[in-house]
Amino acid sequence: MRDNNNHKSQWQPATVTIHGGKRRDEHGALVAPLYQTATFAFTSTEQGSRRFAGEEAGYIYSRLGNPTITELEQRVAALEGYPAAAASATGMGAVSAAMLAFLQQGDHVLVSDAIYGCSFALFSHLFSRFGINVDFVDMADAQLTKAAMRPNTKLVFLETPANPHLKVVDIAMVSQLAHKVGARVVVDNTFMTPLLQQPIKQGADIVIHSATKYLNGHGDVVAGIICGSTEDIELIKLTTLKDMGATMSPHDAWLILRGLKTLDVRMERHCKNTRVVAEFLRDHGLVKTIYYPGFADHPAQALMGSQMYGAGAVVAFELAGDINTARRMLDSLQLITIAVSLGDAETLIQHPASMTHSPYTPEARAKAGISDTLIRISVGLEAVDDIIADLAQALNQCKAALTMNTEQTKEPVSHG
Ligand code: 4LM
Repeated sequence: MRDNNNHKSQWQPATVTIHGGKRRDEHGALVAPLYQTATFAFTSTEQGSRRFAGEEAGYIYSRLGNPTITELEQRVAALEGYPAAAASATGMGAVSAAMLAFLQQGDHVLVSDAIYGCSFALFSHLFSRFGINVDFVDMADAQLTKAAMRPNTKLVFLETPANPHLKVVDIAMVSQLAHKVGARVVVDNTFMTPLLQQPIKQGADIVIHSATKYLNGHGDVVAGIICGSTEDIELIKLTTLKDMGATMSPHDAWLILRGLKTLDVRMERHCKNTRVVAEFLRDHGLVKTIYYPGFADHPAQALMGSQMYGAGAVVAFELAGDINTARRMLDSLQLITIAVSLGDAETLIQHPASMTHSPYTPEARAKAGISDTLIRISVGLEAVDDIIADLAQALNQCKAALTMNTEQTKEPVSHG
């Protein structure tokens, strides 16, 4: 079997998901062996010291590198179009390792106001304890973003489409503004995957993923990955990953390599199902607002075909009624699972204000446009008619309850 690293630039993404980074196996195994080992034996003290000194290539210890993890790193780097990648224990491990590698006390970081709740917690609560100044800004607004850049801005962090309500940010616009002040741009590409968006093309310096989601796709791994230039990835590996230690386990890398092989077909089905679900919700009388980048009136349309190649597989919506209506709807579902996370084969539904975005203060949530009645669905791979039937029966139960409440609170009809 050939080593496949030299071919990756000519392949279509669907081919890279299967063959990217594949290594020659001495026994000809088709599937990459799982190197489930903590450490690697040296043939002599001379070899051991040469490896530690960087004078000889080769593996030392799985926190520093492992052949199964290397294969995954090369495959995802090729998909994102970067020369290198570093795997991490979780998506949050990727966010923190990528950011902290470049920061020191007194630096300024500019962050999009709508991001995953734990990323918000990291930037707003933890960074300030170490003297790193963070500002959150609405990055859909170019003027606000420009005004928020400072001479000491070192990093700019954003998600697009954002968790949970799919606000889109023009990565090229932000990259231009950031590069003017010498800041690196870090994009969390979890919601899109490299098949629907490659932020490197819009000038992003670093891309991170929660590999827990679509890259693995089967809901059985928590993992992350960082893609970037050879120098940036080497710095991250040698500092925040090696010494803070949130590195990936070889077994998780092996599972993600397996999951990646079907990324292209999974995303096609995810996106197709999601459009049907979004159209159903939009047309339902109880749905007040819907957030789906695939609709003609969504701001994402301006970036479709240039930045984004698809609308993705997450829909968010608000129901008529109050928070109790939202809770009732979730509790009435029979097929769809109430759970955080996304990108699994199963359709998952959750309530961001009390779950994924509970680390936000109520004020920060309101500023970011994340209402208390917002519901988020990660549309899965089931037969879409079954997903719709479950949503329909749950919404009908809410409608019946709302009508009953209205009847009960009506003034008694006077017959006098
Ligand atoms: C969720 N999300 O939203 P790990 N970046 C993005 C994310 O959505 C997440 C992470 C990073 C959810 C988890 C419970 C855009 C996570 C963090 O969970 O550390 O792999 O990824 O439901």
